[in-house]
Amino acid sequence: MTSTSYFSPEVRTWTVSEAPFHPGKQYHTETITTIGNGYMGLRGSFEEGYPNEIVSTLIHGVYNQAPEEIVPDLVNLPNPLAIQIMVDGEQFHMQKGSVLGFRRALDLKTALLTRGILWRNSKGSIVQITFERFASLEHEHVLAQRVTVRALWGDPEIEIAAAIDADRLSAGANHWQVLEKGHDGTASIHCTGTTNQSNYQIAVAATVQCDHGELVYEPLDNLTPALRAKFSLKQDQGASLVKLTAIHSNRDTADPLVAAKNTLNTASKIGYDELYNGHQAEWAKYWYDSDIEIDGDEIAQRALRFCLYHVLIAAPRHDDRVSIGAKTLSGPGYKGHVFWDTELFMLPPLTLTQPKIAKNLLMYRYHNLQGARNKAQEAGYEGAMFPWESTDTGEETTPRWTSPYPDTPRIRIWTGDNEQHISTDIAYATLQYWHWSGDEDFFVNCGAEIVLDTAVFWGSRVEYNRTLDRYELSQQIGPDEYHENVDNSAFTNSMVRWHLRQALQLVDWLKQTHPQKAEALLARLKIDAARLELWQRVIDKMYIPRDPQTGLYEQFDGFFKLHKVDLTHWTPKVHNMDAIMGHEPTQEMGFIKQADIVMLMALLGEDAGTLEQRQRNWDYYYPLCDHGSSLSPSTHAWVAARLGLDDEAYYMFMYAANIDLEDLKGNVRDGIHAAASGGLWEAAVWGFAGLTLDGDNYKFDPNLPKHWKSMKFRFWHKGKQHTVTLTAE
Ligand code: IFM
Repeated sequence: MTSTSYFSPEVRTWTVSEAPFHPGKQYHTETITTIGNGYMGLRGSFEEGYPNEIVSTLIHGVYNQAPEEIVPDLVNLPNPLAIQIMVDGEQFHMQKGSVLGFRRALDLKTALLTRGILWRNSKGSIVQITFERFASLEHEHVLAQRVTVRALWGDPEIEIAAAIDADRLSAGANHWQVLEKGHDGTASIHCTGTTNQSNYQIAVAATVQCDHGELVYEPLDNLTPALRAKFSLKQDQGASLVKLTAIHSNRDTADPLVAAKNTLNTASKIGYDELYNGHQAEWAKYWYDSDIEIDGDEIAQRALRFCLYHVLIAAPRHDDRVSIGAKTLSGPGYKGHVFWDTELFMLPPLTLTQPKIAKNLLMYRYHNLQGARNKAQEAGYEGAMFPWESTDTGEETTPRWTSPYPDTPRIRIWTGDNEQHISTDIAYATLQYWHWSGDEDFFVNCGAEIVLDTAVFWGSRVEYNRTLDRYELSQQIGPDEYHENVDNSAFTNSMVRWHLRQALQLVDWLKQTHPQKAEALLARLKIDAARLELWQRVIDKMYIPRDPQTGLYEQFDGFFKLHKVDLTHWTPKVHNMDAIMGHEPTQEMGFIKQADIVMLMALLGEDAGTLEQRQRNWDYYYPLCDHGSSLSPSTHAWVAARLGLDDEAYYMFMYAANIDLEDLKGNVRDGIHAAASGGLWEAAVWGFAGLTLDGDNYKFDPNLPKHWKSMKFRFWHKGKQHTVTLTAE
């Protein structure tokens, strides 16, 4: 790539780059330049290491609860990226010698991360070092790296050691019962390990080819096997080293080490260039389906691609027993746990553009129904109550306590007990997938069971208030997590009523279209006439806190009476309102963390009220929202676009767009805010394009930002792919 091409529109809208190096932004850049392929995710940390870096190599599904931990973590694997370079005996490092030039660039189109450096050592030799890496989309167990060293000044002695570093696992907790290094002469090096609680076995193995020098095996330390090449370069001469790594676990094969060696064998035969060509071709297919092209707004264009990239690199292609955690595979945040973020934010773009992947994610919930049933039973309910935070087992894994600030008492986390709306969110996503994909086989055999058994849970969970002759729900946490254990969350009550309506319709449909399956399923889930009558009664008598005249929802019982502050004056602020005011005082305050009633209006659209009523709710709730959660801005953008609030819609869209690119929440170090990423697609497609289902068909009601000349995208509807180009009026 020539330097002028850095500034072409093509590169600008497909590239995330950093030049020069910003040491203070290292954590941020590490996260946003994560590469992955739906099997593995690797942060953009440097090959040679950097102080306090967060190195993370994560694969889906390998969780472990370390002895000192209270909940399981997604386990950090040995670091396969490690490469050390010596120039005249001096170790290349970004903090040593002189960095004369630096550019790190992630090409979103091909998921290739490159870094170019001009470096001078203390003896005056100047070298150009170029690193490349990609996680093959075609061969999902393969990570490919190439490093090129060119002598620009002097005739330096070069030494390159390509290693697998199991010695500096940065995630803290001790997850390994066994962690061993090994090698096969100079053909390959490897690390193998077994987790100490969950008994997962993993193998990370690598081969190295260097076009200069002889390879020797020489470990860097106790746990870091390495293959090393030594050679000298004349001025203007260059040398390349290719390192191919294979990662397997006993989730995908009986013997991970044997599988890793076989994978390496195949990958070595293909070679770096062909691996890259195959990888690029595979990405071209995914972008064909998932890209959104914006004419007239390069900043929004790049942000959309960035966000879609992060959803796509985290989405499991070949495994239907794993899901995407709230921080994808890009960092340690939330310990890799899976939340409603997946179903309501990441699934929609996948359902419409990559339905096979969407199905995998829903199958993860289907396979984990037993965990949800256990949770319901333990709490004294029937049916399936999905965990708020989920891992490989499907059991509830939300921690019960947290100590967010030093010198303050620990705080009880109630979400695992009471943020129960997740069961309906999963049902919503299941029905959404069914209606858009028309995948009857999945729906009849798996999806219906998810929707119905969660409905069984709600039928047993609702509380009948005899005095007022209505059904209620106490002790809930709605999307606005600032207010815990509230009674009659308008969001939850409304969504439960919606859920039960869907369940009744589904039972009728199943009976008519698949009578035998219906009979067996209803018998297995103990859905009899009495239960169906109960669901109908709950639908008829569910209490929704809402003024019947104005349509204004009260977010939960007593919300209107809470003390309100004018958030417009609270700028610029860094911390969330609950951190500023304190956890307990926040319960008495009328500011909210994230779209709640606004989320309800997003999900239910016209079913949440007339245009005028929805506008009234927006006017009331928008000023109260602190956007303390990264899930909030995209939902606001979606709803604002539907209400014709153009300025608010674009402002919220760009807020969501920049959450990770600009580190607006100050915590990107922990990983990508995946819901904000998926949510950006929702803001664009549900919001600006106004795409909705219309009976058995679909329709558009575009309201593009005025400066967008056009917006083009593709989506699947009932097995057929459609391409649409919308233009601004
Ligand atoms: O699921 C979200 C929640 O809505 C807000 N807090 C963070 C969680 C994980 O992203």
